Amino acid sequence: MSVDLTTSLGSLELSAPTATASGCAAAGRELAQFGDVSTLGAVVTKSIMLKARSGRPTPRMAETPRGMLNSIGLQGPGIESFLEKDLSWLTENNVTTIVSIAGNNVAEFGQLARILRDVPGIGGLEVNISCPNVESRGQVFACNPVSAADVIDTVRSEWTSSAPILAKLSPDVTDITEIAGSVINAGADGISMINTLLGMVIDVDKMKPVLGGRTGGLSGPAIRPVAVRAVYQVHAAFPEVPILGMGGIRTGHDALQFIAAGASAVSIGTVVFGDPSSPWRIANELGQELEQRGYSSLREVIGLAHKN
Ligand code: RRO
Repeated sequence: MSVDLTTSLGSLELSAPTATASGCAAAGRELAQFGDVSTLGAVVTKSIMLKARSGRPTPRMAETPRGMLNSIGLQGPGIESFLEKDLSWLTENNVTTIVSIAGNNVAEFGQLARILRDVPGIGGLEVNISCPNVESRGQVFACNPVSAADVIDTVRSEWTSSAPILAKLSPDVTDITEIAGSVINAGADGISMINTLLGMVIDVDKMKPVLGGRTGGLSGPAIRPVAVRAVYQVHAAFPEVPILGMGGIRTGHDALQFIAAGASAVSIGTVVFGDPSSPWRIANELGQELEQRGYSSLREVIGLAHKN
């Protein structure tokens, strides 16, 4: 293929435009049976916390029209096990790795950044300030410009590495450009968007919510137009700030919408559960979509929908 698909997120150069979306491919290793993980743009790992966590009560998933709800609740092994078992595998296999971190409070985000800053092999940090599956909405830092900035400011002050800090934003806000501006001012190098939307499904025979955690995060094609809109708005407001775009991407055609809206690269999430080789397939399809339209590089198309 003649189209140049290389791209970048700030100082992080990507050899391909598709990354895994946090939470949808664990720490990348389980995809190795479907393709060479080192040829992906990046693996974005499941958000890791300081301590091991068992997550929310079951059921944790519910089907929805053109999407799904998850209520995992930040299940994970904790940072020590992650470094020993997961990051080591990614580094040994030359995988471009963006580590997603999550904390119960601002100080925990800072502690995670301090632990990770000297660890070799980290291409970027995705700061997950937008998990919807927490006990209180007050813990969704990305729903408030001051709380969002507090987290990023603290991470920035601890992060001595040159790898970019990406702030992961929620679409469940009135004006996403306000939150984006706030985290950029606090030191974010780029934006990841969007996290899932808060939703609920009710079982009308049992007359109670289906999910054990009652509410969950909505993902899949149903949210794609919301995600494209959010990327478009943030790119319009901050054209110099790189965006990792995600939300319901299933094909190269879908991915091209995000690039045209202003994303420099995309993350592939929910589709991976049914089609584990989709991050590679979508990169190939994106190349074909660009070629068919006469473009010779992905970079020339970033934000192009703003010019017409
Ligand atoms: O673990 C989860 O329940 C979860 C997280 Br951390 C997130 O950021 N987004 C989501 O939909 N689920």
